[in-house]
Amino acid sequence: MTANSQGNKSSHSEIKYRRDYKSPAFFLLESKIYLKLSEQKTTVISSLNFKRNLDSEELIEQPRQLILNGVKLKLLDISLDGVSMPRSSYQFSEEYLLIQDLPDQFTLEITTEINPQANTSLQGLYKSGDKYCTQCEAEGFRNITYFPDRPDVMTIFTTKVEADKTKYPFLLSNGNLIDSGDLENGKHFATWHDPFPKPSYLFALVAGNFDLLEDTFITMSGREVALKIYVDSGKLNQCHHAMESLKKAMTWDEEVYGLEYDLDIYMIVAVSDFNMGAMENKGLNVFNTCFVLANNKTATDADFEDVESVIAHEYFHNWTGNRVTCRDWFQLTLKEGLTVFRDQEFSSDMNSRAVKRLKDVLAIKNGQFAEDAGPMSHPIRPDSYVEMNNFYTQTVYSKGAEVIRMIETIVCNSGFKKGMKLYFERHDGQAVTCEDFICAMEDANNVDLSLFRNWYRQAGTPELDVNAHWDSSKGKYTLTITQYCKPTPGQPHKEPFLIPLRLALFSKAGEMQNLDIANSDIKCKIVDNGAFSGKEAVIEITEHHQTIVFSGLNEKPIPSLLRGFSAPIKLHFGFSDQELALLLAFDNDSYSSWEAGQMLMTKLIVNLTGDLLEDKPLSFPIELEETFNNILEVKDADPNLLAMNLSTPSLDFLLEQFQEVPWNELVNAYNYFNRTLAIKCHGNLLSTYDRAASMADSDRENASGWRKLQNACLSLLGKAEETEGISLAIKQFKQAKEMTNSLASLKVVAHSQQADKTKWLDTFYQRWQDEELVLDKWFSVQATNPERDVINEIYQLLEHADFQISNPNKVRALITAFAKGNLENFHRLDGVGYKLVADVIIKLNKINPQIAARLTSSFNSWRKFDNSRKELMKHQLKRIVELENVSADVYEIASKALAYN
Ligand code: B3K
Ligand code: ZN
Repeated sequence: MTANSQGNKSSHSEIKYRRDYKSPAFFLLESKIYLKLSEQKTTVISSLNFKRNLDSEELIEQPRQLILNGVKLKLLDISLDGVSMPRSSYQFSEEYLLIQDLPDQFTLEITTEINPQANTSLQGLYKSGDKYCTQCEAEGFRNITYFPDRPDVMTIFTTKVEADKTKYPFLLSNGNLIDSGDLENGKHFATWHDPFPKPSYLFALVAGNFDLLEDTFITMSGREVALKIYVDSGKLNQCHHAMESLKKAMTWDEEVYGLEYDLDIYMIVAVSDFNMGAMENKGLNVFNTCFVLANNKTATDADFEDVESVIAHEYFHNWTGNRVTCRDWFQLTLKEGLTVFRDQEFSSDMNSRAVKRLKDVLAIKNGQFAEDAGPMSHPIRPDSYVEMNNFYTQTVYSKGAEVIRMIETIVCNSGFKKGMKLYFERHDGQAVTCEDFICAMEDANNVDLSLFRNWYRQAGTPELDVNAHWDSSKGKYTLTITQYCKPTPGQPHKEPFLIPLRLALFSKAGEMQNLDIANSDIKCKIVDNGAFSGKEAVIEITEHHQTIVFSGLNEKPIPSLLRGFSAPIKLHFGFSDQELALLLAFDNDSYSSWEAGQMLMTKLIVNLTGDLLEDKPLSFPIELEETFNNILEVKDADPNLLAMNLSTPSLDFLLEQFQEVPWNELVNAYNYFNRTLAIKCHGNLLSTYDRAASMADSDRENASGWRKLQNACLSLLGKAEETEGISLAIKQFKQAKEMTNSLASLKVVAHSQQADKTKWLDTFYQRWQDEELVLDKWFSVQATNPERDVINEIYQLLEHADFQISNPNKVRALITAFAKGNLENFHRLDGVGYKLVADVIIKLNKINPQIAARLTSSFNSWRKFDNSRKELMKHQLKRIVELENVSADVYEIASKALAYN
């Protein structure tokens, strides 16, 4: 079956290519949109003032034809410069409206009708509960009215909203409120004008009844900005953290980049039904409630951090995304990679930089690397797509941010700021490309980033094989580096990447060595100030093979490589266990030290897997036991970092270490490892638990770090029923005063073999049944239960009164949590895990194709498994692609997965 063999998929499963970009034939000077809201029959009257694009010869020769996008619209009327157009003068299909022979400048007035109530896809205009809201990125505006729905058409919007006054007292849109008033029949209206030209994807409209938290912010030039957060009634006591985060973000962007907010009002609306985290619509952000609402009764410490970072991310888009936007969707990383980089830096400045770095590295290693190695592998700037929404990926976002970080490493922080300044000077108010960004960085710093551009062109994770040679007679240490990148779909051969490799050398006693680099053929910057002056370097790897020679050394050093995770690559070096233990203990780069611990654990789990394959008895090396007991005994360790060092590699990371994964053995080795580690360290884990719990009470400033350590110990203890882990968890659950401790302990109990564990789940449910977001946690705890009867439980939970399949948060809490966080059961050999997920995808395909497509990616790793599991997964993927009404979103993911070799 091909994508085109079924009517519904025909044209929207067409592939779009980056190379086909053409400038728009018409610019849009002004757009007036008038929406008369009604649940099933909303009328949209758009008055669009077009002007022909005469900027290029090529366009001048083209016929004067205007193509507007429009999907699922009922066209009622079109008039050209005030004169109604006869039906014969335009053509329209399911997706386009085409008008020929137009003058150079004209106004089109188009009247359409839409049904927001029936819109369960949550793009375009839809209802979330009793509120109207919109989601237009990437191509949702075309579900509202006929429009040039592409990011390089920027226009000034004036939006008039009309609705019932009692049901919808607040009528919001982008920009400033310029008019409002009452109308007949209990209706009222509001008119908003946004003075900043913007593409349609940044349009927003909200109507409903809310509780409102208000504040103000005085910008660096002394302007007062009204800050408003709109939430469901009764939730005001959960939005103060969001407001504080917004003010911090506004201050940070002024201080760090000199960027000031531009409108007089900044609004955030929280809605329950939302496909992703949040949306940066100009002046009117729409947020998923889970990234706004937080107080310590209902939200964990991690939730607090997420709210702060997502609020900041959307705010930062005002400059990187809105003022300077993308020319076309292939350039998405231009705004997303850059804005993720900016929010990472903000969070690092607000909290612990080291911990934030590790969290971001984990996202790359546990998720993005797998994406790079699977059927959806694409460069951060993709070359083609079928459904753009499928390309809001970890590659575009997180790897995109790593690419920006590497530019910062190459041109230094001050050079990066200069580049940003030039970028805004050149492109404010424009829709531009990744190339424009790189050029601004080059021109501001007088550097040549030609080779660096391969990060934008090539998919896949580059790998470095590093070998060392020690010449004791000359005191010379030589590193030989080989660079390669495995083939990815459509890219069998890769050019070398420019890889900034940060490194240092340690003596066995843990002393950093002075770096004397003897060869002159490599580009190398030795750090020349601060604590690491002369002892840390950034080497630019630019070729397939390179050698670095260090001289003047007294002993064979231990290299600390890829410090700070200076590039999103895999680095292979034959460290001995002893060297890794030393690095874990004394490396002053928290990434390299953490990575040493992760490598130690990964090596052992992989070896144990091999032992199981060969029927050998399992044993836990005494050295490793000592290593982990030693790190637990360091009394002045940062609790956050210690907690990170105690977290064992995840199964999804481990499975990527195998070409073909021996799944049963890996899972058994993994469980044996966790359980044995807990038993071997149980004395120190218990005392660290106690110390951390009491510090969380006394050291309020670092309370969240202490809780993290406390719960890392508890989680590990919970893996071994022989320890006191479970009783400790029950005690903690009963005493918990806030959500972090309550949830962490509930997880331990609910995932244990305790006979009465449902009692604790019920207690939690009773306490929180009226808090939607807390119920999501309750669903997730059950979905991730490693016990075998979880599948039946999930089928039952799908019928639970508090579960709605139309609500993406619920689907993520129950089904995504299962498919991505309960791998033991997802990959059950009887195939019921796969069937469960496919059953839900099939239901969701009709309701919400975007969420269905995300879930479909759970099958992306099928090729790594044994034949039985391969067949079972392929069977489900086939069930999905062969669906009568398969959406383009789902089809793209499932068909690529099936075709992947
Ligand atoms: N720009 C939005 C994401 C839109 C996703 C569309 N499928 C949120 C963000 O990244 O800030
Ligand atoms: Zn973003």
